[in-house]
Amino acid sequence: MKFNYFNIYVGLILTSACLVSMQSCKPKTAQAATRGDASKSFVAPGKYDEFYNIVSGGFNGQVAVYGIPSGRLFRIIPVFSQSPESGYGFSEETKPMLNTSHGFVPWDDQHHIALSQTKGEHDGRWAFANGNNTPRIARIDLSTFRTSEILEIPNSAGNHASPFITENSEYVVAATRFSIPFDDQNGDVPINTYKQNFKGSISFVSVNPTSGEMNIAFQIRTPGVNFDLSRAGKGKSHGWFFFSCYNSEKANTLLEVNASAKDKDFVLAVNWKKAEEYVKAGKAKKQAVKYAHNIYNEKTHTASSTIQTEVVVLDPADCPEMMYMIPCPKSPHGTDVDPTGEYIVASGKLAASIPVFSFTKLQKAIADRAFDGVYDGITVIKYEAALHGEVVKPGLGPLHTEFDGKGNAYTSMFVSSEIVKWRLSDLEVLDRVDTYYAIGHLSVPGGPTAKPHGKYMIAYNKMTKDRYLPTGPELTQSAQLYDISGEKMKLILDFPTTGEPHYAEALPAALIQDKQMKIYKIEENTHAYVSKGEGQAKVERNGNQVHVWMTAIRSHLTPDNIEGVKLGDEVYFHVTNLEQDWDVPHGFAIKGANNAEILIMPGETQTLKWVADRTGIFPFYCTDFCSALHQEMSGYLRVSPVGSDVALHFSTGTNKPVVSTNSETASGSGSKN
Ligand code: K7E
Ligand code: CUA
Repeated sequence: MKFNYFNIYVGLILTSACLVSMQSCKPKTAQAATRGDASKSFVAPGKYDEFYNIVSGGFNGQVAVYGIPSGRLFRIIPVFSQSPESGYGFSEETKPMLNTSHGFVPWDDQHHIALSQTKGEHDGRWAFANGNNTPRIARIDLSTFRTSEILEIPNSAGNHASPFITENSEYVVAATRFSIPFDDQNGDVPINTYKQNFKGSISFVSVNPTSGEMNIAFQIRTPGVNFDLSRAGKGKSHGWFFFSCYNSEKANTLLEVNASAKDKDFVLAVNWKKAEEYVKAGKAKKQAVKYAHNIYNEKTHTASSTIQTEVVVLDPADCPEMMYMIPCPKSPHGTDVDPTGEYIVASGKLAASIPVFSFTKLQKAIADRAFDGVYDGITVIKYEAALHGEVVKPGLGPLHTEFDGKGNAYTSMFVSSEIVKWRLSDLEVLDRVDTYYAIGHLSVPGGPTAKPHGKYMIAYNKMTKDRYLPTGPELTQSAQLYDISGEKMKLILDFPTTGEPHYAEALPAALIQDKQMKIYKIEENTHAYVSKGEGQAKVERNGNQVHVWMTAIRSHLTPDNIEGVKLGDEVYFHVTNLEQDWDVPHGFAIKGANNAEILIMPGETQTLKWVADRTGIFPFYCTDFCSALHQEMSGYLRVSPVGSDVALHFSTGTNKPVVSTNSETASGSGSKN
């Protein structure tokens, strides 16, 4: 290797400045970063990508789907946030998905993705996503790319160490970032009683192997630390879970300083098989809580939200040998388990080295009782007893580690803006490559599984100053694609991302591309307000509610003339898309609606609520350019004053004068005349 001493010198000055501020530094070789073999990322028009990349959206509350290696954006899946594009969270059917014990919460902060696994490998069934702010886990169906389920997590306040998954999708976990008084305690306590009153929790959420449905199997009450990240054991360490935590100081103010006081924090190792035994043996105590469980039904095209009222909680004091603390320098962020399950890599943000723990040594340390005291009732393992070794001087600000399945690890360095490749066996640093800039997570397709596809690596960067055309005060975040098939990592592509991605997982396209849902069969539609043909279109009044059974097919809406709606009426447009062809959605929007459009897939029914706030004529129309006559796909609704004698009436394709009648239900003239 050839050294550029000047760069190293400049680098040292830069990096020590960075270290002091803990801000990320722009790499010194920024200009050289433009090199890279972009042809390796080229996917010709009409050709498919090799991998689907499922990427967290951060503060947009959504999940994005990109192709790898092209970096092309295919879809943004609304998960925790309302989406005006699809009507998710705006339509009557999808609003319950965003229900919580706090009521309707149409946003969250989405950080981590976990793809379902069977025998340690991706099985292409579901993607799980965490909501960080109002603690929730969502399940996305990878045959529809839609959110199927959202489960709220009680006794939690910041669902950050989530939703990491076990090797057969037995559980996804949820450990709280913020410790708090538990939900059944009086939380109205002075904040500076943190040490007495604040507790952490870890939730084990079971995943039904057939339906994917999630349920909180049990929770563990933990010391009042901040949990950050997690990984399940695999292979030989299957049955264990590892959680990084910081703030072992239990500070409640100025954490920047006070949670960094100690030299070491911890990785918490939880033997969840043992926890299961304790639950079976009746050690878990029932606790009254409140949390929402929301499920979307693909046949009724309607979500339901149920408030659950109980969890069972294990207290470590009742459960000897269920968990251990492993000391870990210093404010660890990621804790990542290698493909064999032997090595647990903890990235201390403020540490000068990366400790790598050995599962075999951990087991031996437990057997030999190589302990180093007790932290808040939890046995602490001797650091050296569990340690495989330390990666020395890897870089500054290590955050996350992924693996290539060839015995190598790749760690992101936030402060020094680089990725460092090192060998698991002897902890030798093998290569380093710059990122632009301030890398957070990184992702190797299959990286967290037992069989990574060690061909590409994607970096998720927080800053892009001078990397793209500027866009005002806010610049895009970006991903960078590296070729890791050889000894040296090679940058091959930059692409902007949406939201602020944290973690992402990629899986081979072949696992899911042929099992995509193309249409919803109209004969299987059991929506309460479906119209399975234009003949079933109608309008009915029920008090001040007017229900419109509407159909959409290229290129008209039925009915398209509606009269007899009165000022103040709540009008529900239940629109069924009668198409049975792939990729022919119709949209529906009406002037003055206080929500968004709805976008209805073939065979699906969705409902837009609209309130008549003034008299007059209101056009409505299809919002998706569905045919050459899409602009003609429209209609009118007339609103009359309260007490007017305009009868409820609907029609399509007729222009008969309105028949004045006092009947509350319109005798529609139908669409076939
Ligand atoms: Cu961004 Cu995984 Cu929330 Cu690290 S976390 S970057
Ligand atoms: Cu239907 Cu445009």
